[in-house]
Amino acid sequence: MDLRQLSTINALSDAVTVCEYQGVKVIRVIHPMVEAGISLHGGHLLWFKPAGEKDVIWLSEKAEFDITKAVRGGIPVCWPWFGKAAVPSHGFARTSEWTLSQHRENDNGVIVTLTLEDNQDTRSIWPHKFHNQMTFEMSAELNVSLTSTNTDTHPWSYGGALHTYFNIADINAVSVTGMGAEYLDSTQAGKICHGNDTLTFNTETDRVYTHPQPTITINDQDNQRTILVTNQGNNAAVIWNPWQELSINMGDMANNSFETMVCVESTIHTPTIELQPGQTHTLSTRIAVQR
Ligand code: TA6
Repeated sequence: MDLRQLSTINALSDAVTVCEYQGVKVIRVIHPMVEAGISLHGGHLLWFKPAGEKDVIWLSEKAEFDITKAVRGGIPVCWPWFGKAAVPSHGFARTSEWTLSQHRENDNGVIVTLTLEDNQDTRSIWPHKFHNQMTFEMSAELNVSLTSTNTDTHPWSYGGALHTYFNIADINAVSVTGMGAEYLDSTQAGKICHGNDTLTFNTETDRVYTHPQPTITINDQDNQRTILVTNQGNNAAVIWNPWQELSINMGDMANNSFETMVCVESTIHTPTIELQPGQTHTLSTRIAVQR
């Protein structure tokens, strides 16, 4: 994403500005502690850079800002289902237009809140009333939470993920720990497998870990940093790297860009979460860099 193409629409405060990028509205945060960008299309965090750090989140250099699609990279919000459980894949939240509802700032950083409620379009795909709130707490760390409320008169169930793409120096020198042993291998039709708790990468990897620890660690050797990903409200953690062949087949990824990304996703997989009318559940991920 070429930030020079961002045009300012409206400055909301010292740190928060509404901008436009290729027809998509982006909330831009520039604060002494942190820089970040959040697209209202998808309620999607696009970049996050604590002061003095490299970008923590990966965004494809070929990302397409097309409102019928999800942006490749950042933190897509997969909701109300994960993957191909229904159509569209990963749900409709990541291609819906969210509303900016609040922004606050102090010396430590900025908090931005977006909301998405059911409308005619969402009800034609998924016939339930809901209220979703995404809260982005941006400081030296990033805390992203998705709170879903059942505003309907009947119970409904949902799954999904905060599908975070992390920026790494070289996938060949990365290891991930803390996911537990058991996983469903999506490259083998969801076969139940057991692995080591330390995962390295040398091929397409697409796994749903079923008993993850609360904190998953990405050891990014060549960047000389460790990224701690602490998830709550999830019952699984998905780890994904498409490797070369899939990247070549994806129009919105450069052929070798799989080398600099890995997804670690705070996921609600199986069972899904059932909410009674008026009930609420929060899925979150907290991201911290250590050197
Ligand atoms: O979370 C992993 C995954 O479900 C993979 O199977 C892969 O397809 C990826 O998400 C990206 O999905 P997308 O629909 O954004 O192309």
